[in-house]
Amino acid sequence: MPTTRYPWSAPRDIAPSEITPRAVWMRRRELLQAAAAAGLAIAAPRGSAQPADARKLPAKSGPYSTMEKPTPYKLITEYVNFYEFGTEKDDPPKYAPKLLRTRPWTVQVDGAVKKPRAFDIEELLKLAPLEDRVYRLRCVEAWSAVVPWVGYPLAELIKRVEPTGNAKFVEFTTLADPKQMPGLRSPVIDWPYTEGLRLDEAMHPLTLLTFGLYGEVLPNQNGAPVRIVVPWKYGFKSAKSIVRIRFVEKQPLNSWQKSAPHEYGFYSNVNPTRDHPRWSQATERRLGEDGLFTKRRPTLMFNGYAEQVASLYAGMDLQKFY
Ligand SMILES: Nc1nc2c(c(=O)[nH]1)N[C@H]1C(S)=C(S)[C@@H](COP(=O)(O)O)O[C@H]1N2
Ligand SMILES: [Mo]
Repeated sequence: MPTTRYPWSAPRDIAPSEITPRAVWMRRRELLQAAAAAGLAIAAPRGSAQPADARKLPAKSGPYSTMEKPTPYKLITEYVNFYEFGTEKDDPPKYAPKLLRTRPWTVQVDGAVKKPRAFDIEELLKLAPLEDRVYRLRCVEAWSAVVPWVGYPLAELIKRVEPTGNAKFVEFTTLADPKQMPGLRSPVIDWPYTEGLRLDEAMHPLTLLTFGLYGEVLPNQNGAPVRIVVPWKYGFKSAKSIVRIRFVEKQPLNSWQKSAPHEYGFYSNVNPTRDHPRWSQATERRLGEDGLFTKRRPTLMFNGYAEQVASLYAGMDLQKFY
């Protein structure tokens, strides 16, 4: 497992003009929270009695954060893929806040582990110190965002259940309740949405068990109450609203691979040199940069995290294992 840490450094390929000194970011967190609160005031459903403070998630600064400018809260929460609530970008923000019940919530952790058990969400939140981690997110649809997540490494949870020697892969299953999720009526994918990682990918310190963004609990449409974030892979690997984490010996089939195996592989590492069969993956549109003459950004190998994760794939043909 790579142990080199690059606290607060941007991946090397980021232009110096995009780099913000650490002190500026530290102050920025407060601004981010203020901006989020303002966004929430507008977006909050009428009659929601929850005080704004109940949404705050105190966290320490985490390593690996990019210094790129975070994408505005409004865009992150209003331009969303969460097919359980519909396939249009504005379906999840329309339906998830009202329909998804995030309490009570339990995550079953089982399979090839010595200590299988269910975790209540409140316990899961307190299992390890929460960190602010600003990561890039690259959707397979060739748009990207910079998201200030709040969470802790998934490895913290994995250590506690003690995987056995048979645990080679991890499978994530997300909630599939037709009463809460109108999108389940359409068979776009074989519900429930499942995703998988190799055990070493799941244990990598970049892989985040995520509870919040912009210093506050996750809006439902972004995968409340708990989701995975794997920043060097296409966004669909980051399963939302998970209810089960299972350790298995054989590589699990993920939902997108099941529905279109020639388009989506198991690994789905961000790779500008391997095009999607229907479009190029060489460049991306950053959310919020939509001017008529705004240049698309070049997509970076492993979404800019090559220094941290390339060694996981040493010797593998990444054209074949896409
Ligand atoms: N359960 C579930 N998780 C999901 C999806 C989904 O449809 N259902 N969409 C994925 C895709 S395609 C992307 S790009 C990211 C988007 O995360 P965000 O909207 O919170 O940025 O969530 C991923 N996780
Ligand atoms: Mo995506």
